[in-house]
Amino acid sequence: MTTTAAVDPATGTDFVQLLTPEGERVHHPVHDIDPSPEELRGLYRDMVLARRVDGEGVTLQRQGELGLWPSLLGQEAAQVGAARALRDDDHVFPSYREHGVALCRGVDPLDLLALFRGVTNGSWDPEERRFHLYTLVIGSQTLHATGYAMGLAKDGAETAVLACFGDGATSQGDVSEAFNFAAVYDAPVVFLCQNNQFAISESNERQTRVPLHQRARGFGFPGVRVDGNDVLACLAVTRWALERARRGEGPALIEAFTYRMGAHTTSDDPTRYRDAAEVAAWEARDPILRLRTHLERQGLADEAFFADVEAEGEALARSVRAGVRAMPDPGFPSLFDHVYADGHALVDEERALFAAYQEQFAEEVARP
Ligand SMILES: Cc1ncc(C[n+]2csc(CCOP(=O)(O)OP(=O)(O)O)c2C)c(N)n1
Repeated sequence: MTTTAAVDPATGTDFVQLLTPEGERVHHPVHDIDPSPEELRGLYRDMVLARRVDGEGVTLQRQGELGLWPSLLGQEAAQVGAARALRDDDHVFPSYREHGVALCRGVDPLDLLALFRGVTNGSWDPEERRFHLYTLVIGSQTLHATGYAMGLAKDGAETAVLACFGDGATSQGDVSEAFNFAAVYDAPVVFLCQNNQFAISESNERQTRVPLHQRARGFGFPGVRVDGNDVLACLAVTRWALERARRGEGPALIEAFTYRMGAHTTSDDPTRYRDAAEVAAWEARDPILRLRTHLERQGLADEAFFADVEAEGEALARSVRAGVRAMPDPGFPSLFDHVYADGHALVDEERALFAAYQEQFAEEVARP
């Protein structure tokens, strides 16, 4: 094992790395951990299962079973590493791509898929899972997370909040507002920016003049860039950030530098804005493969273990497929019922318009 000051090949800046793309374990002077073989195998399993459920999401959308699916492919280490740093009583405010975090928090994968099948507006209990509902309004969850964290601090709770967002979200005013409030109030919130290098087709270079983690300094809290394809580094740095937040030392920003290996969503065609060589270079930095290589080289897992995890993933995928297909169609949407507590004339009008719209399809089906 060696100690290296890892340099991010994309920008030439330092980042925290504990496991190289070749699966070699390296050490960091500040952010280091020593997970047991069992923990390492657990992290591997989490990442494989997250990738398997995610792949099923893409396939089911292609088969017309889901309206849309935002794939996490390539971001498994950032998500699993961060999620496994959480304590049960911590809270997460996700965007819409946090399937790996969701699974680690015990959210049923079918609940995630139900959302993208359009049969529910939010199928899990955020309080029970300490994992709040997915947010499609870019960056808005950072404000919710900060407000929630401020509330927790006022209650005297020694819990922390993790706010997940993408690089593109940092171009939203909401994120800057959240950073400032969190800093000024020492809110126990950890900002996890998964820099997957694209906001749909807009590359990161077109969105910022400085590496994103450096923004934290201007707001008055630490920012750390971590190899987002290294599950150990993501775990170590998130654990450090959560611990200091729980101790009342305020927020931190983690920039997990990674790569979105798939499309933005199933509606996107990434070949229009990035070339195959770039994707191939990042495939060589695959987060799952590097941990597998490490486990194999160190003799920490045998073939039977890998086969078991594979089989578990297949079984999960099968049950997810069957579960999605068996989901009952929703009735008339309750969406309109939850806008105002006491109703509103405009909402009543929209409800009636939607009912008339749906009626047309009932007639079409009835027609011979
Ligand atoms: C407030 C707002 N503006 C624009 C959009 C449209 N939009 C959807 S995803 C996206 C890109 C987000 O990129 P990033 O924050 O990097 O997250 P990623 O999807 O890469 O995980 C945009 C602009 C939106 N959903 N909400």
